[in-house]
Amino acid sequence: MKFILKYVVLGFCFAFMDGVKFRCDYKYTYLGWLKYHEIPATWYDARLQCKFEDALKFSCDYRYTPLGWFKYHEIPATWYDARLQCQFEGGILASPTTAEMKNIMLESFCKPEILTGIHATFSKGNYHSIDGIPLSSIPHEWAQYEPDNKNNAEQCLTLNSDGKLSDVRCEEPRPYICYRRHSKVDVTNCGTPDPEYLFSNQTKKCYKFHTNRRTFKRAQFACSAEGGHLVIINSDEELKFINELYAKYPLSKFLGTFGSTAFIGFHDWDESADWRTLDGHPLQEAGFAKFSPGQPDNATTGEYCGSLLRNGLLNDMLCEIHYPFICEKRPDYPEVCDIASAEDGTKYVRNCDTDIEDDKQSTEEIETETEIDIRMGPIY
Ligand SMILES: *[C@@H]1O[C@H](CO)[C@@H](O)[C@H](O)[C@H]1NC(C)=O
Ligand SMILES: *[C@@H]1O[C@H](CO)[C@@H](O)[C@H](O)[C@H]1NC(C)=O
Ligand SMILES: [Ca+2]
Ligand SMILES: [Ca+2]
Ligand SMILES: [Ca+2]
Repeated sequence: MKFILKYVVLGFCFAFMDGVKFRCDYKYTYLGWLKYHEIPATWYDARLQCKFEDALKFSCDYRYTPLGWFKYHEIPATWYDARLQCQFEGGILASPTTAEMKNIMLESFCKPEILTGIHATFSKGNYHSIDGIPLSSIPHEWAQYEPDNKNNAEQCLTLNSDGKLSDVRCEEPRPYICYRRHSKVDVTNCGTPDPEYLFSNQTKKCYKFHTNRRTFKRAQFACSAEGGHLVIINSDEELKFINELYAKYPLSKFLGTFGSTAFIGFHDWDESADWRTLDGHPLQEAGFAKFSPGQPDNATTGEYCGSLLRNGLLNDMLCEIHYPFICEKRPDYPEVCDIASAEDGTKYVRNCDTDIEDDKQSTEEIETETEIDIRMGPIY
């Protein structure tokens, strides 16, 4: 299916927390958030690319409060993906378990409703927050005609902008908030409390070998929630570091042959043997393009995702198979926001104005109009 989607992309900046400004050149459309890219991409790739950029750019959107950190996720996700995203971020899907939690959550979103962590996915009708608090112990008020458990298929709860709750289908994507308690853990020179991220003197980046097996998409999801992306090999030094990291996890540590290859950050854009890194560069241009002899062989039902073999060479792999993977992150990401000003009691202000043209406060405004040919693909 092909269609032409015409849209206007505007760049604008706004103050998110006092003293913190970041660029937000996405526009909300009926398809989701779109950002203008010059490299033509399938919708699937465009989404992956946007996710990738999220990880690099939206570095300071945690809100610091006396209760802990709150991160509003504007891009809607199913309840299951929202729960996973928050877990990967080292937090939980937020629930209005107390009046204070509820107030902070209500201040943090502009949409009519968000998903909460309160669910009954284990046992119908038996609602608990992610951290196990039963609904009976949570002060709450239902929206009109709720809960109705429509079609006997509603096992997740939303928090509506008026502070009331509704039961909804868990599979229906909505925005959500991740919550992280304050903790005293120290961060390493990789900017994370995770000791498995190792710093390379030469590339000035950090790398982690994940032995937990995941599909390519889930692997990228996990790296992204940790503040990075599936590793992109840009130099011989980087390859050497990755190979040494690989060697720390010998084959004997894995079931069967699962340790023989690991997903890394390249794939076949458009499934036409156009091998590119996650950020859109052809492999050669990115800095490393050596496939193992006989690869890519597009075996089985088609192999469109990239992996690195133990011999230090590239391979094409089935995207849906579960394999180990390697993440790369900048040591300075996620940036620590200006906690001091937040502690000063600086008023938190979310910009709820999605109609960017009305935003007279924009200081830098660039307007570009373009036509992009977007092919529908699987939803990421
Ligand atoms: C890494 O950098 C540090 C500080 O610049 C230096 O002391 C150390 O010798 C370097 N190590 C390697 C292996 O280059
Ligand atoms: C890969 O294999 C699949 C399934 O056999 C086939 O449909 C597809 O055209 C192949 N793709 C390429 C790029 O060779
Ligand atoms: Ca309902
Ligand atoms: Ca790299
Ligand atoms: Ca292969």
